[in-house]
Amino acid sequence: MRLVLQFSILPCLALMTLLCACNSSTEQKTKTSTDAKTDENWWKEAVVYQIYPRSFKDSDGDGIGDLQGIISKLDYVKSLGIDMVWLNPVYASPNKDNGYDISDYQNIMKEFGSMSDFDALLKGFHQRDIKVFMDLVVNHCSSEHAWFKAARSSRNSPYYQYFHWWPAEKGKPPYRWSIFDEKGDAWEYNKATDSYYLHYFADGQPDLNWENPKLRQEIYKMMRFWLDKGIDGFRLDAIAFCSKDTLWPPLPAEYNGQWGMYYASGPHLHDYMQEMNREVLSKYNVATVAEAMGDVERVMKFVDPERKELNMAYYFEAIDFGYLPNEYKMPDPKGFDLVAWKKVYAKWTEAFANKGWGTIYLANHDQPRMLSRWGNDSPEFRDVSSKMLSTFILSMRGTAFYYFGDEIGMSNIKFDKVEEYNDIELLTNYAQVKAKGGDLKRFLEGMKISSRDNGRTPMQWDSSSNGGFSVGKPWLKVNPNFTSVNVAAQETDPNSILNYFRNMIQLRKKEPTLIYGDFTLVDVDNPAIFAYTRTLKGKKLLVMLNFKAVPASINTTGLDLSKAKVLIGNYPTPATTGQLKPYEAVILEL
Ligand code: TEU
Repeated sequence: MRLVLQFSILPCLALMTLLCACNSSTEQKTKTSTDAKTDENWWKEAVVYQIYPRSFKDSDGDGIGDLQGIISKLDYVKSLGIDMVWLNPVYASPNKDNGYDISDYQNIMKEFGSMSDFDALLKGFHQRDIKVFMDLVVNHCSSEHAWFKAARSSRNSPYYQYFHWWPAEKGKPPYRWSIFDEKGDAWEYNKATDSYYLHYFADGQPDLNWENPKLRQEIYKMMRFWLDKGIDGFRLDAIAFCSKDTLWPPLPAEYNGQWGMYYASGPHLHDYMQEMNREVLSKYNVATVAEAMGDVERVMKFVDPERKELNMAYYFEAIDFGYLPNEYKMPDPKGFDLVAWKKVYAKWTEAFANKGWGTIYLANHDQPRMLSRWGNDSPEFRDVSSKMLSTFILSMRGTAFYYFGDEIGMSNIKFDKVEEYNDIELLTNYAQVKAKGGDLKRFLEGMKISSRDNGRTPMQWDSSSNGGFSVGKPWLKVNPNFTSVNVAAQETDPNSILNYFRNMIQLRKKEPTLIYGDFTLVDVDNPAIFAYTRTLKGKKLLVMLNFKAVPASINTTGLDLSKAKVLIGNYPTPATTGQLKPYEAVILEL
């Protein structure tokens, strides 16, 4: 029964939502320059490039990407035309979950370098007018953090109250589901205190006790440390889980197994968001991206500007499409339902039409490569389908979040053996399937499509050994296709995926309609083509994207294409009618 409940959480994780917070006092009140229904703001216009430091560029030959490696690629990042970088965690960590288990919030992970490297990196980005978002993981820390080491030694330690405990004299704790625990149990027994500590993720990631005001002040102090260095914001990891009902009632039946949703419904969640805004964020000219969970109504609570919590929602509802229900991200052989997917985007875009703000992404470090998942990574379609997906991300209404490597069409590595994987999520799920006597071969086949390590293989810079990522043995295998799929090969080709991405960014920058314009789906029930108009101040753009490997046509009744002007397209002769070639993308000005 317990396992059934654990599995049924997956659709709920599909609703994981990343939110962006911004100090409302930093909003530029320049609404008059457009007729958009929302105020203009730098973070609405930004294109965000996500860098997974472990996999970007290794400077010292240990096979692990590092800060000096990123510094050596600053000009490349600038050349993309992006405005902001989101760095995955770079803090000291034993790396049970690749930096999402922090042992010291004010130090840099040894493999990544030192604080002076960080300062140089920040300076280098700022000199190039690129803003920097740090990842802030404060729902939990590492079991190696000094706070937890003290807490686990004695119930009398002042740090004991920094965590959640269930005293063993009260018997077994009430069941709590854990995301990265082989037994699926979020309570771990600790002998020295004769009590159980809570960990929603792995046992090496104890949850911090946000109900303790002292803990919250420690977090705010630490945030100020980074903000005083001049960083431009935070992405707050799993922040919706931070408040807990410390009476620990049995998991409420009305959540019907959706325990992630229950975790995201803590009694003081919004009090803490408002407190954080009041005490920290409102004092700086920054934006904050936070990961949370919820349906539109729930998320709107975070992003309603009146509430002074968070501003921008990065929602997850579309990202788990095409998986079989109640299984570990096992791909549905039928693929994903494009019509249903379009409706999800339309729903969220509509929700943010008048207040709040969304974001658009197709990949990140928790996802496989966008090309393999949403496009087509066969040699025939790699090029066009990569360009089509970039067109999607950069023409939707919402801030664009783009994952490193997608700009050259990197694809899933598709490991055959479990030994090749590193990710705690994959290894935990594998162990669970094994313990149940499940079909491990089938599981591994499915993971070739969906596992997180597919998106974490090293950046492919050139055709030299290890794709130019490292002269040492890379921590995770480089995709063997680096010999042809790499930055160097695409730099000089004006028609490369890389240069298309750059052109598409320039188009978005030139065209406020792509940022602030209204969004309307066209031919909603078309099973092959995702098409929409963006309109602003009387200007109308039509975006047409064929998501299939065969030609398709779209019903454009009601739209006048007779004078259509092509703004961008991924084929030499872009469509100016509703007849699209395989994976064709075109933006027309009507
Ligand atoms: O992810 C939040 C989370 O809930 C994950 O379980 C997510 O749903 C999963 O990765 C999907 O496969 C954040 C980070 O993005 C992730 O990398 C961390 O592992 C996790 O928090 C714990 O810190």
